[in-house]
Amino acid sequence: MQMTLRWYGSKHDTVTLEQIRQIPGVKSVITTLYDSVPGEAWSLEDIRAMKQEVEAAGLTIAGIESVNIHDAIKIGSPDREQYIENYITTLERLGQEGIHMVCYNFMPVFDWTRTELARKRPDGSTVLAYNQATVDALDPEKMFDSIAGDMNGTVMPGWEPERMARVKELFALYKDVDDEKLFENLKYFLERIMPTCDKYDINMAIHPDDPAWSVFGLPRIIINKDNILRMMKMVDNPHNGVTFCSGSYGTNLENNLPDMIRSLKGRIHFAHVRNLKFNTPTDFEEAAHLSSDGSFDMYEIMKALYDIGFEGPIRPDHGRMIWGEVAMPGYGLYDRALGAAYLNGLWEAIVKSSSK
Ligand SMILES: [Mn+2]
Repeated sequence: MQMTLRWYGSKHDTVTLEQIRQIPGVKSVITTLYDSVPGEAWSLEDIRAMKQEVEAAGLTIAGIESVNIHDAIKIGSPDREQYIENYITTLERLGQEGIHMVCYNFMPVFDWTRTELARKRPDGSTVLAYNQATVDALDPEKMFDSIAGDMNGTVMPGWEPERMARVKELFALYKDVDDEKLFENLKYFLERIMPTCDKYDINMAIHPDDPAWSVFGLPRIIINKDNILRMMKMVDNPHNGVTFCSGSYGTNLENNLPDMIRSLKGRIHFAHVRNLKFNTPTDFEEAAHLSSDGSFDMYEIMKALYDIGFEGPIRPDHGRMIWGEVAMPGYGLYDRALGAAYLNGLWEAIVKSSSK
């Protein structure tokens, strides 16, 4: 595996490339053109400038998170053709610049959903948290307003104010899209882009829905082992793969994370590894990466990745806000750096004990 850190670009991130370079074992970042508009093709100049900036700091780009999918593609409306063409153009340009992993998601309306961005834990750290009863009592149109005050002045991915202003309109557009239709539209999209992925050796890595169940009555399909294996089979090409995100699949306690990893051998192109602490099955908060701080056995997760021969980029995921840092919730430097060091330590121990 290749340890990385997510970076939003110098205009948006409070963490610098110089800081990232000093985290032991981190040689690459996962980044994106954060100002790009979903549906528009990325320009070669912008991709080159992003690459040059990262390389000037002594790092490389291990992949993109994310190239977002326009709603027309997810809904399957006739204008999707143009947006798929634009997506293909972006993939071609990334491939030409030597970038071979693209993370994306296929979630309608809302990207990830949390009900709190700064829940206080007993040690004084703050974390993102989710409570189902709160979601059930919430008007989806008010979802953004309910958390906007805790974003520390940042723009959080998937929660851009321009997008949230259109929530009502988006709900209407998705009214005839159920799980089956969403699967069908995903298949159509993947079949169209696979020849380009084959040509440029680009691994597509779909991110799971978070939480891994339907919220506000919207369809959600990338949620469990059965569905993800169905997706792998429906477009049976090694470039059609997944981002294994333990914190997203792990929101559903019925998901056996090490077993899911083993069932996806050869198709995991990117891994997000983090821990959650469950207070009840429908109330969880994001914990430190350390196994004993949360509900997951992180050793077993890393061991499963090792056992399937995982060689792709991996990153610590959302961290706690600690030591007085003010940053995008989940994306400060300190706790993610601790996470990277911990995951590197687990990996070294697994490698050395397995070779004896
Ligand atoms: Mn993730």
